[in-house]
Amino acid sequence: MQKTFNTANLASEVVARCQRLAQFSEDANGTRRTFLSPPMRDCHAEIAKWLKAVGAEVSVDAAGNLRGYYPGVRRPGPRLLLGSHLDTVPNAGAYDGVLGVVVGVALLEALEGRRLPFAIEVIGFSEEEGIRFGTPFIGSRALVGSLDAELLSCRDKNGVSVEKAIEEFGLRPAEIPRAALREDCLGYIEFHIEQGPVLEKLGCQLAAVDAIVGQNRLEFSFSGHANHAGTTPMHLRNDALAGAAEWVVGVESLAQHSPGLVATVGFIEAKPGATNVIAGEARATLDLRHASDSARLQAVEELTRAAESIAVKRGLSLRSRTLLQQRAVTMDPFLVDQIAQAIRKAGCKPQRMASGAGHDAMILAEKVPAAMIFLRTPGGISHDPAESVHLQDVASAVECGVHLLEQLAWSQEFLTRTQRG
Ligand code: HGY
Ligand code: MN
Ligand code: MN
Repeated sequence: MQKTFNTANLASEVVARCQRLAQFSEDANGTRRTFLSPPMRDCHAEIAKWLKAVGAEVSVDAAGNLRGYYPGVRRPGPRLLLGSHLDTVPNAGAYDGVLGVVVGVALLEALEGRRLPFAIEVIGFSEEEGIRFGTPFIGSRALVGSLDAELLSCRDKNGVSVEKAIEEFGLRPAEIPRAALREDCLGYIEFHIEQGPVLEKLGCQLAAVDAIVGQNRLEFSFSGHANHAGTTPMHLRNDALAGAAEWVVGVESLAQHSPGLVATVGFIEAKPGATNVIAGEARATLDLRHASDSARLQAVEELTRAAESIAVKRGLSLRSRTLLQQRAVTMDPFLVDQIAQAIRKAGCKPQRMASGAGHDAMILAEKVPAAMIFLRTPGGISHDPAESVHLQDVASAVECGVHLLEQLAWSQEFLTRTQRG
């Protein structure tokens, strides 16, 4: 690719754009942008400007995904998908998800009007984190045809369903099937921050992600008897929060003693939630991840049994429900190799690693060959305003992306692939 663009300038623009998009938030202080909230519209409008400026056709599908289609030399023709998610966790950083969309735009800019043997579709997924409805991947599930009635009926804390949220955003749920991928997709590539300490410890800028660990997300509700904190003797209590707390310590202990397992209780709510009232209800979430599906499912089983025995011992009742069960996913070996080559051409060591975080790539992988490129995360900090990137790493990622597009444009193996059934 005869390049006249300046990678360093593109990288600076990528960082500036990520920081600009971080301002589109539901909160006055900090970044929070959940599924089809009003700031998501501002985010779409800003990215649409950048996409249109490079000649991409922009639309928003019925699941709220922003879609920027940059035609190839022939039309209709095959397409390569580049993207990531535009939603965030509460009090988020500026790069988780958004970076992958903005780097996709930068790679279109780096083409400088050139057309490749495949079209490029840059996608900003509407929801990956699972914050508003407790279940993630709403946007990417629409592309693989699994945004089903059950998911559409999930409700947020105000009782608004996914379906209603789509309508309130001005979209038509009946058109969700039109968001699905067609047979013309050659693959999906996602640039994303690592969100952990591994690359920094190894002194590596980039990595080719070869697998994404599986995860379960569940909710456990302990029910006991609310009562007076001052008059109820300790041996006559059915304290739901104390039961949940005992269980939480067990969750941490199991993960500390199980190699490769991470387990997190990120949310706990006690009711009625008053200082002088013994909690009658305690609701807690569980996030469990492991590269091995059998090890992960065994941990789910073990922690469910632990909750049950604590409940029996303390005279509590227990309900649990699964919010997400996502198997571990292997990335497409051909694309991983191509990425490793492109990382090397960008002058970086082609580190390979598994992702402990979930990503839209694991959903897309159900339908198309998918792979990811990780950028080093300074301090390993993510899901926090201190989340950052090194400008040089962004420049190397853009450089890697340019080489990758060039490699794929000349690869008969890639150009003759057909979509998985
Ligand atoms: O939680 C995760 O794995 C990612 O940040 N969505
Ligand atoms: Mn995230
Ligand atoms: Mn992410």
